[in-house]
Amino acid sequence: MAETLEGRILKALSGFWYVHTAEGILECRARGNLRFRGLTPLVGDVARVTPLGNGKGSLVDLLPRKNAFVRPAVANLDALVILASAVPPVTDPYLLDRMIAIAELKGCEPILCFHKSDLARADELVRTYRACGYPTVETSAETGEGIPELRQMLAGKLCAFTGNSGVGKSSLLNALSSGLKLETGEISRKLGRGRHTTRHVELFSLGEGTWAADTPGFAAFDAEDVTLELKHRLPELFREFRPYLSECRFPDCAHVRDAGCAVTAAVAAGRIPPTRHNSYVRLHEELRKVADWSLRD
Ligand SMILES: Nc1nc2c(ncn2[C@@H]2O[C@H](COP(=O)(O)OP(=O)(O)O)[C@@H](O)[C@H]2O)c(=O)[nH]1
Ligand SMILES: [Mg+2]
Ligand SMILES: [Zn+2]
Repeated sequence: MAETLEGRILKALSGFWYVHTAEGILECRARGNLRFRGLTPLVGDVARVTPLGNGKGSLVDLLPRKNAFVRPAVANLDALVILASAVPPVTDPYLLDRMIAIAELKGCEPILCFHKSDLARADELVRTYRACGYPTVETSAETGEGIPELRQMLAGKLCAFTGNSGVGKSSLLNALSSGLKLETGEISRKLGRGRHTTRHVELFSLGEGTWAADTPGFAAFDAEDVTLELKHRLPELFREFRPYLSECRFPDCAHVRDAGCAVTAAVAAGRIPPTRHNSYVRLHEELRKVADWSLRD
């Protein structure tokens, strides 16, 4: 039997998976037994492939995943780069906080990136999120501010870039890797690739062992991620709440405006940003309306 190779799945297209192996990128079909075992390969998966020669291979197995996202369909994300900007239309902090909570839930490091710093500073937001314990950086594709810092934060990781259309994801990826030429701005929108059709996910190399996916936007991580686990673990998904969670008077404290709540006391004392607590309350209310029986385990 031919020897198998291990490699990362970089993209999926028309029934083929493209796997990055020591022998180059192999165009693979999935062996039928994968389907019998209910496994669908995802971009980001580490696969075992049998080389068939001529740059082709057969995908025979998948290694266990660290996490998986539904939309975009990608596995094994180490970091989620969440782009926002202080340039109008200013990103709603609630959307950021929701994305951060979902990244935390999936064991994926959220990295906050306030982009277009050449047009508007976001120093206040940077201070807020750093104080909460999140890696945060201000970047500009125009001046190059923050690019080396962000490159360092991402080194050796598999990451996805998310944020509203037009926030600058593709421009930032191009700035991070001189080899990349992703379409940006008007051109990308005219071709219909900016707004709607960034459906197919593809990993781009940002240097040895570092991979990045460009994703369509905030809606991308929506419905499927609202699970029972998110509902029940919500307070600890706000990193800066953690030191206070065992200090509340009642063990079933919802940390909204309950008596003896150490979290709301920390907000009042200026130790938790009010905007973060507001986002928590909004998410808590949203999830409270969803009955447990309608959520996935
Ligand atoms: N001034 C400025 N404009 C930027 C910056 N990054 C991107 N842009 C512009 O913002 C628009 C949208 O960028 P794009 O990368 O296509 O955003 P995407 O939809 O998130 O991929 C384009 O016109 C870019 O030239 C930046 O750092 N500073
Ligand atoms: Mg883009
Ligand atoms: Zn509490």
